[in-house]
Amino acid sequence: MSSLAADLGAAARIGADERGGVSRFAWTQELAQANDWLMERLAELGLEVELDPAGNVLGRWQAGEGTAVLIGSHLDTVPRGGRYDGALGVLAALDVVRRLKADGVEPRRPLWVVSFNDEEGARFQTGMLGSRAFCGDCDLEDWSSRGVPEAMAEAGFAFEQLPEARRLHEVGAYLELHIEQGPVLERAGVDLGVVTAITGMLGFRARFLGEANHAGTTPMELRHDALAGAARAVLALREEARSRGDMTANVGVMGVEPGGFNVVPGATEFTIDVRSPTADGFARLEPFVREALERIAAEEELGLELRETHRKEPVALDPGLQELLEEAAGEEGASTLRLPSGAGHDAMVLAHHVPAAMLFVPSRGGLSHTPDEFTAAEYCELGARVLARVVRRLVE
Ligand code: HGY
Ligand code: MN
Ligand code: MN
Repeated sequence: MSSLAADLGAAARIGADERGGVSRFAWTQELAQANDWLMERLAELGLEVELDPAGNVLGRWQAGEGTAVLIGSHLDTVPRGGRYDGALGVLAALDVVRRLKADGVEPRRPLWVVSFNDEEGARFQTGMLGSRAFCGDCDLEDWSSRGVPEAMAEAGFAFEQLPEARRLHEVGAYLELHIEQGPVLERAGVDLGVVTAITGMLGFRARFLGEANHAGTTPMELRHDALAGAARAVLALREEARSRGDMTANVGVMGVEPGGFNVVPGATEFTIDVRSPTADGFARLEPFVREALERIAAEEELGLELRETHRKEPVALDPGLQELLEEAAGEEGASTLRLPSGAGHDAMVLAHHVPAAMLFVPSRGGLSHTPDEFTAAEYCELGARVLARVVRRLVE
């Protein structure tokens, strides 16, 4: 078994839940355990290791001079996530360093490995907190309103020190290997995906306020049923996304109050995740969400509270690095396809500041964010070899 495969297996056991998924959230014991394990691996390779004020793990090969080439991804997961999302990118980066050292490469510029904290935002919908802090893009007011300071304090971190994680000025390029998390490569029978752009992501927390009442005695026409409103909102979002074609919409978390089988729901709270890969498609998202929910609230005679939770504009990735990825894939005899990413990634944060690129490997059945997430070992190895070739071009 290769070192990469062994590392993937070891990481997957950290935060493994009883039903085969992996659950490692920001500022929790499980992620701290994974970070500690990663720091040991980085130290074994002789890198300078740091757990920064934002909970990012950095391994620095401080060779040569100039700005660093940064490679990595994230080790945090969604609830009951898969073992490849994020972890493959971090462990392939570790593998790249291992390969370069084994080949006696002496980089002329620093090479850093990173595992960004809280890419998924699973606990507080604070997606990409670690990479945003690394880039000096903290949203302290918003993050403090979500319970992040308390969670950080419990984990031994100081919220007010988050801005000290800014290291962007020392970085000259970012590369991330990641599973595709979709069906395109597998359906096309292509080995690797060179990512052209990353879709824009817009998130809301919505709350419909109705009137809790007796489920049996309240006439249907007199009800202010907050769950009926939420159900209409879910279907309106789905309808819009299906009709537009350049949009996705998802409601993944929903709470119903008071939550009695024989009580008309008085309030519902739910998340909205809408995305579009183009600037004008992205610009249309917010007006649609606000108009649709306000119309439903009026028609159902409900109160509405709508709060934006995250906004990441769509971003193009670096053409020069895309070329290098394609050339390196060719040297490995691998077929490639250029495609946009429907998933968000830390690369979309870095790409606003430095040349950034992503390489995808196929996801079996296009599945991700589920314990059934799988990518064959040969694709993981191929991705790491191609990443190593590009990194060598950048550091030698
Ligand atoms: O939500 C996403 O697209 C990413 O997995 N965080
Ligand atoms: Mn993910
Ligand atoms: Mn990911």
